[in-house]
Amino acid sequence: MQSKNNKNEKKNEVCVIGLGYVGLPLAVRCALKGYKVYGLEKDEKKNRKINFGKSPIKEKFLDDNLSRSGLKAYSDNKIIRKADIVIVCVPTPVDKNFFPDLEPIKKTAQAISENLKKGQLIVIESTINPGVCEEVIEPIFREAGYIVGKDYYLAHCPERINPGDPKWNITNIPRVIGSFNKKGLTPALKFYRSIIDAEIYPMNSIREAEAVKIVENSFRDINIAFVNELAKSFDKMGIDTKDVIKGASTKPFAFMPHWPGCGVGGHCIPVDPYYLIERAKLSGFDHEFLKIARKVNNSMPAYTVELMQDALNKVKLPLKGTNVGVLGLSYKANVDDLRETPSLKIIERLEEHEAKVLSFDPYFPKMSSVNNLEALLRKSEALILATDHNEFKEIKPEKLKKLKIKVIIDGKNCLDGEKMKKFGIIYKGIGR
Ligand code: SAJ
Repeated sequence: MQSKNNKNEKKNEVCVIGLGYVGLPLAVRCALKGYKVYGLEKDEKKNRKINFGKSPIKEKFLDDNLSRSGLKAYSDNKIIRKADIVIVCVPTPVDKNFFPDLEPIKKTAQAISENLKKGQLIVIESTINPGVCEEVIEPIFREAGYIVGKDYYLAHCPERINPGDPKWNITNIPRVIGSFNKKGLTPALKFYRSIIDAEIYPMNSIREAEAVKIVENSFRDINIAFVNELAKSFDKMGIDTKDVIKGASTKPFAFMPHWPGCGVGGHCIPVDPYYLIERAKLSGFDHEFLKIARKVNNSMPAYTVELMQDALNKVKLPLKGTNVGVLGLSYKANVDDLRETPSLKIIERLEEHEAKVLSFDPYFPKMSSVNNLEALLRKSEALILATDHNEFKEIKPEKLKKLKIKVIIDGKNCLDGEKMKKFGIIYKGIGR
């Protein structure tokens, strides 16, 4: 990828497109590693915060490093022209029919093709199904008159950010990279090896690299579906699923624990399998197993509300008209992220049953219907814990008893059920 006139010219200007959970840590890391980095983000509010050194995302790595990185964020696509390496970190969501929405990534490819600098290395980090680079992205550049491997290089390095993880972050998570050919793979390997202190593993093709991420997350989704189905079955048999999984985890090989819960949220796990399901259809293959797993996981919010209904019946309370407090809106403990969150599906279901729903999430004060946990407990007759934020794990049964809360459904199996029962509170977990 060296320019003809100057073999030693350093290729060290990077443009990161999309400054979210994936792009912002990456841009900061590149800046800290000495690259000149242009952040490109359409959300001006986000850009203003970043340009003041404030992270729009609650994330330890960003809180520790954003301000000292000196990263600057722009909203004008023309900034792309300055970069030698362009990294695409835009969302690849699914629509309401669970169909992959490639619009953001298509628009981004279009923007790059309108601002391409010859010789640029373009890396897609967004999660995409096998075939997207060859069948969707490369044709956009070809349409603009650019030949991959000649005018520009295209690689895929699927993101592996785990929001809220105190240990694994952009600096130390191994990555895989695939490209159309060695001419694209080599500079991509070199770049990622210059910013990440972990294995950077070359794949034999760009399609293989696209498949890796989908496989990783589909693996997680089907394993969560397995324990969610177990939970429904063991609920009928009076077996504590969490205890059984803990027991199975004593096996030092060939078992990997997953845990039942009130649903599967986030921008990866409940989304990525649909990418493979839909693309495989075009090749005439039907991923029955992946679809069943999605169906099981998508059924958990409704199952959680059913457990509430059954528990209220024990104290002769109908769901209709009862004050039900929902603890937590975020899809995951101690992060501020609502994407595909089961909490909103639980709230929707409760409202369909005409319960009087209140909610509180310390990470979403504006979306919460009360200002703090105490206010929620005081106004509720029954509770559903939907997110295992640390604050909620401290809830004392004595407190619930005093406030005459009769039922608690523990959607994350994170409370001491036996202690709750000792205080006469009807406790039900998911599978326990
Ligand atoms: N969940 C369960 N049971 C489990 C694990 C998770 O119900 O045993 C639920 C969570 O409550 C959440 C959803 O599934 O609602 C997703 O949880 P997650 O821990 O997988 O969180 P994510 O979405 O942040 O997943 C990320 C993913 N990282 C990338 O896609 C790059 C995923 O691949 C990681 O495996 C995961 O973090 C991780 O390991 O924590």
